[in-house]
Amino acid sequence: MSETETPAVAAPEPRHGLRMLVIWFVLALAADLIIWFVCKPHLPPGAMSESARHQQFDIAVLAITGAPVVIAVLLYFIYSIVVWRARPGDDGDGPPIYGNTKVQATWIIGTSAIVLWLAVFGTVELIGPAGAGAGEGPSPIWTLAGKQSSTWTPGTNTMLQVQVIGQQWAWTYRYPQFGGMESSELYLPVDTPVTFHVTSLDVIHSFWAYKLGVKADANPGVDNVAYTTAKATGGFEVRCNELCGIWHGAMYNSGQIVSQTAFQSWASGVQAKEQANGILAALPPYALVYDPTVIPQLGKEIVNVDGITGAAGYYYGPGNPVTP
Ligand SMILES: [Cu+2]
Repeated sequence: MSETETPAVAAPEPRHGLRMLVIWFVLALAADLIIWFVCKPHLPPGAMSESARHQQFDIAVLAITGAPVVIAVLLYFIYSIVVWRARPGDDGDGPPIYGNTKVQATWIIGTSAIVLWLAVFGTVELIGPAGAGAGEGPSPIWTLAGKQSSTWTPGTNTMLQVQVIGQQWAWTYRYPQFGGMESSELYLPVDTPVTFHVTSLDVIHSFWAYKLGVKADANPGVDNVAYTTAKATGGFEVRCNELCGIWHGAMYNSGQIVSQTAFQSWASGVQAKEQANGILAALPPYALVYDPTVIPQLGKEIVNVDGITGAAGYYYGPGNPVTP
């Protein structure tokens, strides 16, 4: 395979393997240091939440695993062209080669180690807390980051429950710990473990809060559970990531990570407002799915206040039974 070990007839061959190893080591080390210390903070999806941080870490680890391999391939390629190319006037064949134990052993051990490392790393990262980033299920094998409770107050490390509801073509969010009030904006408190219960009222959607590193399918009749803990305040977008009809591309809205006290006053405010205008009373109890066609007030409110319109004549949209 390699000409590294070709017995030299005339002048002794330089130690090509050792030379390449030294060059490779220097370049690979430099590349990995740059990836880890310079590129990593800028890698997607950022570090706005625990899950996003995990994903950023995974991508950085895979990059520092891959860079030495890419450098090895390119280095061998360039080295061959520079050192072993045919010189002008050289019409002869290269020396015949009958295998090289060192090269073969290095190849088998190297590739096996890389594949095994990727399998182990991938498995550990998938099953670790917030590992897959989404779709972890109602009873994950790891310990939840907070307590479960029917109420939520700042500073108690209680998990915030949010039911994420997809429909053609809007997202809404229900907060069972705040009387089941529903909003078209996803407000979350910082440093608070959150449980998303993701479902759909009609077709298959996918809840994708990219900067939070959370993506979970929204299927009708299914309670898809995902977790995250926001680590920084700021705005983010929620998109639908499953082609769900003609306005799929317009199916997005925004979210805010705010301080725990700001969240509490926002949530209580919406709760009080929806109590006053009759929405809370009309909302069916927290459930896997529900039919918003029975909630004309909610439809009207969402259409008027938030500008959301659902599929014509149905759900929250204008028309029967909702006429804003
Ligand atoms: Cu959708």
